[in-house]
Amino acid sequence: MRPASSSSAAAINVHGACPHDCPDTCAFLTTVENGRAVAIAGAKDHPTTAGVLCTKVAHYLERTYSEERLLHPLKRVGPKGRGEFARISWDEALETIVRRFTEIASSTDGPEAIVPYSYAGTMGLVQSSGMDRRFFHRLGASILDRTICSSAGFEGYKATIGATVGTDPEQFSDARLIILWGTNPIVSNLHLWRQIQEAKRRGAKLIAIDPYRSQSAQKCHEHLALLPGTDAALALALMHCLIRDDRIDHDYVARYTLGFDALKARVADWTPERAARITGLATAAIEHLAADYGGNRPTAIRVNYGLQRHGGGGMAMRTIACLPALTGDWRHASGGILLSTSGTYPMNTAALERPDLLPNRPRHINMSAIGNALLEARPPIRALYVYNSNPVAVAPESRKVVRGFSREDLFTVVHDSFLTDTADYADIVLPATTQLEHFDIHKSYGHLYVLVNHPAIAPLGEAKPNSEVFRLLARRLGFTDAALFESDLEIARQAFLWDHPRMRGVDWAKLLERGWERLSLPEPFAPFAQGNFFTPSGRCEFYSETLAAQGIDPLPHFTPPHESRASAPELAARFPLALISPPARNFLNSSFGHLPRFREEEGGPRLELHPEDATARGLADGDELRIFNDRGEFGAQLRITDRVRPGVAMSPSIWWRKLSPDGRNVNEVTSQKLTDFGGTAAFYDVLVEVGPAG
Ligand SMILES: Nc1nc2c(c(=O)[nH]1)N[C@H]1C(S)=C(S)[C@@H](COP(=O)(O)OP(=O)(O)OC[C@H]3O[C@@H](n4cnc5c(=O)[nH]c(N)nc54)[C@H](O)[C@@H]3O)O[C@H]1N2
Ligand SMILES: Nc1nc2c(c(=O)[nH]1)N[C@H]1C(S)=C(S)[C@@H](COP(=O)(O)OP(=O)(O)OC[C@H]3O[C@@H](n4cnc5c(=O)[nH]c(N)nc54)[C@H](O)[C@@H]3O)O[C@H]1N2
Ligand code: SF4
Ligand SMILES: [Mo]
Repeated sequence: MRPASSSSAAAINVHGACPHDCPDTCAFLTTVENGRAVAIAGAKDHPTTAGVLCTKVAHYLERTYSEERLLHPLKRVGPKGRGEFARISWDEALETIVRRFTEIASSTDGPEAIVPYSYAGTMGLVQSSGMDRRFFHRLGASILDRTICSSAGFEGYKATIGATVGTDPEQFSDARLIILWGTNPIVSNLHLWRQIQEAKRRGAKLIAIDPYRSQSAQKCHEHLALLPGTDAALALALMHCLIRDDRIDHDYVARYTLGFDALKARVADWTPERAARITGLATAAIEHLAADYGGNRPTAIRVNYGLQRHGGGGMAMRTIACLPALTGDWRHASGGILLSTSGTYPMNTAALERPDLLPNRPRHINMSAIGNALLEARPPIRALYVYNSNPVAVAPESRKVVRGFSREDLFTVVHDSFLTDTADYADIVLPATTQLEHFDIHKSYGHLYVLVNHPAIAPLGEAKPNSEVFRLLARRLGFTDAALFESDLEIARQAFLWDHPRMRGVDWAKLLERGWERLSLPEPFAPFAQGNFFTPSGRCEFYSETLAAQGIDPLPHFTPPHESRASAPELAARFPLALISPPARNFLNSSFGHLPRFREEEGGPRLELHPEDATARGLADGDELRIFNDRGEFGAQLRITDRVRPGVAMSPSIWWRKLSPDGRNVNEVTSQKLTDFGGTAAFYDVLVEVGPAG
């Protein structure tokens, strides 16, 4: 593996890709002098990165060279959760893991009593879904359902469109109307924001639909602050108005959609008045939005995952995804809807993950309800191997998660670069490399390029990449399958279907050399201009036979939140505020949450309340609050602002528990109740009450 370009004899620039769970997957260059990384910068030639990194990754060297990096393996010497450890050798660490795994696998509980727990700490395919999957498949461990973020929206979108394919983000600049629906790109999708700004300069109108006036909503021409979890009702009323006013593209509907008559009947009684009662919006605002949407071609809708973290989130995404087929926006490269581009990549998942190595048909464990699983699963979870994730901070209903992780009879391994809230509960802690220290290959969910990440520097201390640890464990467990010993480069090579038409122009040698290559797509890319949806019928499915077969309503509808004033009045009488906890600008989930620069930027855990709600409780700006429900409580400082609508509270996330003043975070009050589709955690479907702390 070689750096692609040299600037001088002493300094070299190495091509990398941002590993974080962010749609932008930026290409970057790391400058290395005498084996030390001295600078990092966004790649200027990569079209979506365009030389710019966000504030977090522009300071990535502070993460890599942080004094808090874990540099050698540790074993626990104090009670679980206390974070008391002693240094051990890799040899002892691996031997301990192998001994415990062998003992559990050969017991009557079998290997499925061992559970991997990972998410997208790195999105690199080698380090997040290559050797790890192969290893746990060969072991016969329980299968982890990786649902915590996006599966509700993913399944909902798929029911309508067939795959997570949508409008090319680079085409947003030519839209006439852009609707930011449950998304805050300034915080979570910075490089799309650049396209949106360009569209605004060219005269486009911007409308935000979000219960919170986010930084992005603030910069839109209009903002509709609906109640959390009511988006489907709004989308149904929009369809009602479009059909009522005959602002639909009849030709597109006839050629490329399925079930229009049934949809028409379904939305007939979804009047704006009805949707207004559910969403808390004015009827006139809904009519106005429908007129704007009906009258502007092309309109590009950006939806993000925020709106699907609700009980009815899957159906909400499915319902919104119907809109551009009605208006015929898909005819235009700059129209349509974008949830994620990830389904555009032709993946060779079978080669990458090797499910054929499974010796058994193990059970599935849903990561979104890990608290319950640790406390209740039978046979019990006896060992947990955590990597690329920090569940004690990020999983819902912390009290149960912490109780689960505290079990004396649970053997826990945590592989991370830092001593996270989760690592404090580990029996064995392993030091992980950062993106500057290992090789990987990346797809993206917010653009259409393949990227590689070359290691810029040698691993710090005794840190090892995920893939290397699994190779070492496989050898010690006596596994002999060749797939468990391939190099990172060999695994990367197998990630994609290279013969697929969308990969044909992607040149491996050039990719390694330049760091990125665009998928082979028509220019401009208008994926559904002539239909060709990825659904079973090949049409945009207003009516879904697939859903009907699963006993789910085959037509779009509104599913109320688990917890809201309308759907749970008795609960709301005790806990009247709907709490959302969307991403903080300076953190990436819990990543970066321990580094001083970013904690100072964020200030501290805070809760935003509308003046009416604060006054009703006799609270003043800056008060220390206790935010609580039956599941638990956490502390935050009050900020009074009309950026939240009355009845809604907002707390940017995700703070580390142990670095918060009260040793807890917002997930104390979130619930393990799942979404309608995909088994996702309904993180923003939560009722709470607040009062002064102490
Ligand atoms: N800086 C930063 N960037 C991030 C992350 C981070 O933590 N920090 N996290 C990354 C991850 S893991 C993900 S999944 C992505 C996307 O993560 P998302 O959760 O989609 O985050 P946002 O794009 O901020 O959009 C969420 C917006 O949805 C709004 N919202 C909440 N409930 C509702 C609702 O019911 N309806 C509507 N219409 N809006 C609602 C929130 O107020 C917020 O403004 O972002 C990624 N990018
Ligand atoms: N209340 C609330 N809770 C939420 C959310 C919310 O909006 N509100 N968002 C949810 C969402 S969308 C998501 S995606 C989840 C995210 O939850 P997680 O996937 O757990 O994400 P992070 O908190 O960033 O933790 C990732 C960890 O992986 C580690 N890591 C990074 N690279 C590597 C590597 O190469 N090897 C190893 N071994 N470790 C590595 C990092 O140091 C970090 O500790 O949180 C969810 N939780
Ligand atoms: S976190 Fe997102 S915006 Fe920031 S560098 Fe990474 S991919 Fe780019
Ligand atoms: Mo996420």
